[in-house]
Amino acid sequence: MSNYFINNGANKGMLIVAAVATALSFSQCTPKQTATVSSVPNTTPQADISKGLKDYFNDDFLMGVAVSSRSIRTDSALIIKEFNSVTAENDMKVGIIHPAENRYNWKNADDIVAFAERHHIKIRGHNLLWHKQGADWMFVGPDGKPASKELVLQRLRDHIHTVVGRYKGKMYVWDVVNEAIDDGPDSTVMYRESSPWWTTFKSPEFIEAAFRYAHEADPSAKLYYNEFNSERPVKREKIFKLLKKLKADHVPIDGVGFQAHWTVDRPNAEQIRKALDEVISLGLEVQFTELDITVHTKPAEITPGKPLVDPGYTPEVEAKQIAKYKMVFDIFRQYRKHIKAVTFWNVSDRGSWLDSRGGGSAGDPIPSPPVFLKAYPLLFDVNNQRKKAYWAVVNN
Ligand code: 9MR
Repeated sequence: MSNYFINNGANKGMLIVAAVATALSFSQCTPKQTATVSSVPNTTPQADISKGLKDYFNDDFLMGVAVSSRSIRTDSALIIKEFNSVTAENDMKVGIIHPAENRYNWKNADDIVAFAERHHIKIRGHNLLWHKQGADWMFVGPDGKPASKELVLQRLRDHIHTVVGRYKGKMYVWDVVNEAIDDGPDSTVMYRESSPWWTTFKSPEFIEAAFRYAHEADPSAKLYYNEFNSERPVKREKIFKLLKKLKADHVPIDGVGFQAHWTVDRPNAEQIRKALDEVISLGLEVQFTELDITVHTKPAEITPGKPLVDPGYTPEVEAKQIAKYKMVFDIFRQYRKHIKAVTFWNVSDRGSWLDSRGGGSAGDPIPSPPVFLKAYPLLFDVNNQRKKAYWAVVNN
């Protein structure tokens, strides 16, 4: 898999993009060369290029980015200049940091923590309980049969105490529970029932337990529930119900993470506001934890025998994306009292997790066979340079 980029003229000239498919879809995706002629240079005259995103939003909220043990080396200059909060994209997830009962992989997580501390960047812990990238061993009993609730709870407690304990005082936030609410349209199905957590407990007991263990392990860290598609009305109400229950049960929850994997078409301003208002009404703080705005409204599909043409980052999608970023940051600024941080999911358009999902967003079906289509969802382009969307956001 490879991408070829030819940039003619420091960030303002012609960008010729050739998107190339994964091994599987290689023959199906024919790159189309697209000339994107910028009418506005990336650095506008009023822009102060000595500042980074974190400086522009100094009085509002922290500006964060998801990093890996690789990107803190390859993109360190950009990260240090622009951001004052980082999240490990994968390296602290249960299955990765704790792959077997008596084995922990600390190296990558430790490297990220050391990097952040060296540069006075705050760190969000991500995450302590999820149905994906989990540790399968947690759910298997000594006899090879499904583990009992008691055993799973004990393992969860050990895991949380060990990981949160190791980084005690170093994380300002932990995403304690990730995506436990059902994503479907049926309002009567509240929890994600396909999750091994649900299969084991058949009740939200594990959610409450995870928050209590995390609070025991580091009472000073803020504890968050993190979710995607939180602005969609049916899911929004399910999340609201869960949050009300957690508050009523005196569970130590401080905030809600809106992942914000969005597209140029959705959600709309009213949906974002409504979701924010509900969370705030419960006295909870907010972070936008995984922001990206793909230029595609749905994942690419492969029609047999028809090559997939990638139109690239055209002036049309660029304009739509700028308008969307402007709209969402207008809202973020209005709610600045409640929003503690806005974190982008990946550093630049050079590589986004969405590219290998046909450019679609979270919750969209993942194309099978896999389709590679660039999503161009971030504020930095394929050369790590600031996009016009960046200036639209900071020059508000
Ligand atoms: O960006 C992450 C990607 O590298 C992983 O392959 C993927 C596994 O599902 O998880 C991605 O991060 C997810 C985050 O941890 C939770 N919210 C959804 C994100 C995108 O799936």
